[in-house]
Amino acid sequence: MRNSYVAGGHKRLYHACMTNARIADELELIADLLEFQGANPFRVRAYRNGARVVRDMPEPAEAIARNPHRHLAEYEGIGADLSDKIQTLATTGSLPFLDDLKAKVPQSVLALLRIPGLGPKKAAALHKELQITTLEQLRDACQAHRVRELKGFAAKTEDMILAGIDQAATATERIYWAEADVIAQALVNYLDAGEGIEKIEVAGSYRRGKETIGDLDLLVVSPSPDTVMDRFGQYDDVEMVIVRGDTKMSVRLHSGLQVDLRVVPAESFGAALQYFTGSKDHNVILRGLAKDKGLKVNEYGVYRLAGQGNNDQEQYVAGRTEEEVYQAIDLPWFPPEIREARKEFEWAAQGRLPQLVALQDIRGDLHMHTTESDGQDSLEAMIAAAQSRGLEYIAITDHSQRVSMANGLNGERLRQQWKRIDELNTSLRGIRVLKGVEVDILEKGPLDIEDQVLAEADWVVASVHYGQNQPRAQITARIVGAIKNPHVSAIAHPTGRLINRRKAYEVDLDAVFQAAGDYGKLLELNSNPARLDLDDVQCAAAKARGIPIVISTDAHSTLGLTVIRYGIMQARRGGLTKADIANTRPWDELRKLIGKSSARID
Ligand code: DGT
Ligand code: CA
Ligand code: CA
Ligand code: ZN
Repeated sequence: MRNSYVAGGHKRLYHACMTNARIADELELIADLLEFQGANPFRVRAYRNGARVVRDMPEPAEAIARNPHRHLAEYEGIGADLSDKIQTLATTGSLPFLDDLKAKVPQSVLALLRIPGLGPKKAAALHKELQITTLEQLRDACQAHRVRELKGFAAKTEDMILAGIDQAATATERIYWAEADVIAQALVNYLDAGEGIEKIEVAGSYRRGKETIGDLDLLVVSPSPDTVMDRFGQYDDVEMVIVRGDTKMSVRLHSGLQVDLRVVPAESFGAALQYFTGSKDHNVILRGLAKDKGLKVNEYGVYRLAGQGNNDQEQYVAGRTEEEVYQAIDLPWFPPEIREARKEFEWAAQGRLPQLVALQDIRGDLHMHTTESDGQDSLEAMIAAAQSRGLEYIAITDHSQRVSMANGLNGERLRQQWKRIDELNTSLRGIRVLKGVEVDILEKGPLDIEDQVLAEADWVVASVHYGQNQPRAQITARIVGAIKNPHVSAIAHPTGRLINRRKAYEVDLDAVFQAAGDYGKLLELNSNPARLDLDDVQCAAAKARGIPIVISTDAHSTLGLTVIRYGIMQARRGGLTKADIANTRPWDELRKLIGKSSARID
């Protein structure tokens, strides 16, 4: 569930630019409301699947909806009915079906749905049994311990709900980098197609590749700032101009996102790019180092201070490019992803900035699903897509049986799938398909698939999907237990967080790192833009402990393979190099990392 649909009821007044993310949010809301009403689970699931398909689309659903030669049902997982609804949503910005659904539940119930850990079913129970419709009533009921009396609720649930209410109240409106990217690219293309743009860049947290973005910061070099700002104001997606000056303008888009535009002289472009890329903390250190050298840095350039605080004596020494700005202070150019005032200046002082991992370093993808569980595309289609992306190997890791809603596989079905993979491998050229599974770590601890079956896999990722509200010691013990299983290769999405939607479960990551190190296991950086789990800081911590990271897509469709770029960016923010990432190695080398080599013969 996203919180944007609750906070942003007004957004539906506008229909310009229904982004895929917004359409997906609406579909999720439909699923929530249906579930709240106790609708057929398969119907609910169809909307959730639809939301994911739309979120993963590499092109705007709105463009398909408006193109008479295209049809949304081209996408696997979108049937005729869903296709009609998306069409209406994308082209008109609203959907009568959704409006009807909403009319049937009290508006304030929508707020209940967004409490992490509550969900539509529990919200329905609270509504029915305790007539709760507002967060205030819910808080009171929890504090009066009336909630724990209900079937399916416990004292723990009350604590969780109370924490959830606080989280929902402070929930921010930051959007995923992937969403900001779609908006930023469209805007840059639009501006660039107009008159008078000599240079254009997006700075700020977007350029640093942060997992969420507060606002966009555009920099432009132009001989005619007014022309550029006029055109900016005319952009379809602009809801209102917040402020406009001679060279600076801020607007709000229909989605609520703010965009700041600054027009700067060419000789200041590098300085402005450096300044507005930030981070603020990185720039504070930079200015300090400059000052020690008798220099001053601001958004216009680097200046030598001749006199004592006499502005007339300042002499411009650099500013046209970022490289020359840093060079003027005897510093190397820093990749934007590491400008967070963590280790970067220390590395620079030692002359060893890391060579950050890049997309072309990736050789394989070790987490993906097919139609055998809850994927949208067949085994063959996933292989073909991986081949066309130039991957040398992939692991097919469908869900295990515990995940029944995803049609998870038992040992028998896994063996059938693996037999099929063996057959396919005999004729495949240039790619190798690994027999894998995403095995659930069950609530009580053991794995969802017997060891004899796991022993036949090339690659096993273990993950926690159930019992996420257990205490820290219990969840940690489950994960450490999985790490100790000799057949497990890696732990998938190790903290379980969903950005803006669900907090990480309680887990002692240090203990997980320790166990992974001791038992030679790997940890995943899941590239899904809503997960990015491990995060940047955790990746750096894993590296410090010598744990190799696997960057995986967790693709549920062929399109899902494209999200690898978000994972790469997060790894770069963590300062990781090619050597720190396991799947930059050929499979035969990677296999040795997980100690599987001795057990296998080709
Ligand atoms: P966001 O938008 O919250 O995702 O994060 P940023 O980093 O894009 O922050 P934003 O948009 O407020 O400002 C962009 C950059 O401009 C920021 O990283 C550093 C620079 N900057 C902005 N305001 C200030 C300021 O008051 N002092 C300093 N030193 N730098 C600033
Ligand atoms: Ca910003
Ligand atoms: Ca800004
Ligand atoms: Zn998965």
